[in-house]
Amino acid sequence: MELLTNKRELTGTVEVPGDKSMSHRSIMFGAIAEGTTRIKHFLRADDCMSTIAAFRVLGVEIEETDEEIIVHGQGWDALKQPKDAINIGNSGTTIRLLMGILAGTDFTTTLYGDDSIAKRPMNRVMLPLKEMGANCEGHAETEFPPVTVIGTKNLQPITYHMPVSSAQVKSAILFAALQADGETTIIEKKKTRDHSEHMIRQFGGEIDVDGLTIRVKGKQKFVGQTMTVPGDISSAAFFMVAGLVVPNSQVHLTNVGLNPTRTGIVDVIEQMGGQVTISDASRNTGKLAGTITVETSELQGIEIGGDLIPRLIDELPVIALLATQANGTTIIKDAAELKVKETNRIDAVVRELTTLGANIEATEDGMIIHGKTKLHGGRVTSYGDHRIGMMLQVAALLVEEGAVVLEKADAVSVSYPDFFEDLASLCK
Ligand code: SPQ
Repeated sequence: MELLTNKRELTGTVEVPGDKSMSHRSIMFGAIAEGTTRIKHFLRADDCMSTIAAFRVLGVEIEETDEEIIVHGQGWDALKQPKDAINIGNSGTTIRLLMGILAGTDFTTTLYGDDSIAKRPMNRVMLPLKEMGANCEGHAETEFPPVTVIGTKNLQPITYHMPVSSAQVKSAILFAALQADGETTIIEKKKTRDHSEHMIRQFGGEIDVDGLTIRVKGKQKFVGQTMTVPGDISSAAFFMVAGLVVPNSQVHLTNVGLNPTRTGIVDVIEQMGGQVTISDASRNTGKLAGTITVETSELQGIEIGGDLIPRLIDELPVIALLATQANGTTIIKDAAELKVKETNRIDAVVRELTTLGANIEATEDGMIIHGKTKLHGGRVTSYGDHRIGMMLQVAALLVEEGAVVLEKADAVSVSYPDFFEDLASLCK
């Protein structure tokens, strides 16, 4: 696909689609709750549709109308053994969180996905679930999918010090813990996105969070809810960066979720000297959301690491692009987790931005980016990774001479099917 290039101005407003992490979890909690759950502004992108499809296979009735998704939950025990293995597509969140739910069933389920999922590590989830009494196995004695979960109605609580900072691992353990016989304690390494914790409370359950320590009792039941998912800040990030680096720009992003475990990119833009403001912040069914406005800015390189990393892990590819347009050096560190996403995002970012003329090098746990560099045309690939594809389209906007051709552009439908159209609507 030939990308949009050489833009001299971006102006206007975009309402990005619903938050991916929250959309997945809204289906999962709706499925295990008793009663009807109605979800507005649900993200109808490939990953979240994989979650819907998986729960339908597990016997949960889920309706789709133009306005909302309606989940007819009948409690934990209503989940039924599927006839065949479940295909979760490209979605790491679906496979990992589902393993936690399946750990407490009295049946065996096999989960598989695409070529990217077949390379994503699962021991991080399988080991704590095994400790709780469930039996999980990767394909051919490896930790990689397909994975088989042999559930048990006799899950035991654990105290678990997380070896990685991962909301998916934490959430999988939480789902198992909610079915266990007693209280589970999870100690996080660094604070990660806390949508599961919020939804436990929203659906009528109890959870105690004290800094990095989380305590949750087992045998909890949930009640169906009505909820509205705010816009995804990880999707808004592409427009934020575009508005900061394309000349003469002012871009407004409305109804963006502002959960503090997700707003690291706003902190980074401020530290780099970028013009970013938040307005109209309000709580919609308990969720903080607001309008983010960015304007073309002169930027300075900074160091990004430590506790900030889990608060912007999925934004790092597009932040690396932002750094190519900042004066001086930007160092991204403590981000080795990028290597085990939909693709190795350190290698992919470095290779593809270098193709377009950036001065960027890979390190063991991040990247070093020397700015400011002029980008030029070239042939690039998303590697089938939605966030790499969208980042490369934002990079292409800066290319004054030559075409930018993106291979595997259709990967954007994993989280943002209308991305190219929404970006085009801002171009003058
Ligand atoms: O679902 P998937 O494929 O893992 O999606 C990604 C993404 O870029 O959309 C990661 F590749 O987001 C993860 C995120 O990186 C979604 C997520 C969640 O909803 O809990 C948590 C993060 O992953 P992790 O491994 O740090 O827990």
